[in-house]
Amino acid sequence: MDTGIVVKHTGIQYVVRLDENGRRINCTLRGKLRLKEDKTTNPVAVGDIVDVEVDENEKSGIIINVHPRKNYIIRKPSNLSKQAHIVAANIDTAFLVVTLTLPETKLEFVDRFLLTTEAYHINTIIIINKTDLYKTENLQNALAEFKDIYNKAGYEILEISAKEKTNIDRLKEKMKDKVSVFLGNSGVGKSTLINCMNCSQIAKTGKISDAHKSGMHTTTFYEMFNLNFGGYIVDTPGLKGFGLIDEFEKNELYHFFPEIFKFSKNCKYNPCSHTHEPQCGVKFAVENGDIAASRYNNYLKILNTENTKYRY
Ligand SMILES: Nc1nc2c(ncn2[C@@H]2O[C@H](COP(=O)(O)OP(=O)(O)OP(=O)(O)O)[C@@H](O)[C@H]2O)c(=O)[nH]1
Ligand SMILES: [Mg+2]
Ligand SMILES: [Zn+2]
Repeated sequence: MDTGIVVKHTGIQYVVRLDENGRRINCTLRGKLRLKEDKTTNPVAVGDIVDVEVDENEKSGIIINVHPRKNYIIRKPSNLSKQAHIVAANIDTAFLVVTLTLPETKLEFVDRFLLTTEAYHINTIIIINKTDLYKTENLQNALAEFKDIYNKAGYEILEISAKEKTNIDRLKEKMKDKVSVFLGNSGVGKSTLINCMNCSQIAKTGKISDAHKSGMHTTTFYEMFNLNFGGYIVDTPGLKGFGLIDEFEKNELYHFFPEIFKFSKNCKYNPCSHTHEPQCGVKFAVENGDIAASRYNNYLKILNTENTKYRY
């Protein structure tokens, strides 16, 4: 039996890089492993450490066991989906790649994403890509506003242009000797950024549709690339939405909005849902501008509409 890391996932096929000799072999899952998990569409994800039974021809194998994960990112394809999808496992840093135009990343998507990485304790950095395009006054204002919202929330933000190679060195510093993943909507430039990293492999990149001003879902599988300066980066298919999974209690929701959690210490009542209670430190901070209105509104929206376990 051999051990390795899952470096590529395409529907039913997995590619595993064996620890012993660095060889990449195609693998399928042992039947038992497929049946064991019905809560997720994929019991094995890129980044998983797995035990493999290599065939006699040494070209293919069967994944027979998944080692316990340090962490993972999970989402539902939509809120109505029954099964969740494990996006990547054993991640040091998740980079949420956003763009303010072509395509425009919606703040609600950002907040749903960040809620999930907070809940799963995954260090997250926001990349604002395509800064070469933000020339108009409107886009300059949108950039300033975006930065203000997420600086207040406590997130680190990197402003990058993959096209003009702006701040690529700062990004590389953050990725050195770590396992990182790029996530975001289709067309924000995840694969283009990977190609700025001088990996030995090249990621396929697409165009922005003229009609919809959105990406064309060019990347269709999950793949881990070796960084020649040390570390690994996972390229992922563009996310359409970010369905939340309901593993946390509703009265805990505010724990995963770091700035809301911080100001909740000033609430008079405990527990406080930060909706109707008097002398609420969170509502006070929203009125003062210490918490962005968009973040608070998305908190309320998730609190009121998601089918999570607990309702106030
Ligand atoms: N102007 C500009 N265009 C960029 C930049 N980065 C990427 N693009 C363009 O955006 C388009 C989409 O890039 P991709 O790298 O394929 O986007 P992706 O996020 O991998 O998209 P999916 O694989 O569909 O999820 C391509 O036409 C890129 O050339 C940038 O910094 N500035
Ligand atoms: Mg791509
Ligand atoms: Zn409160």
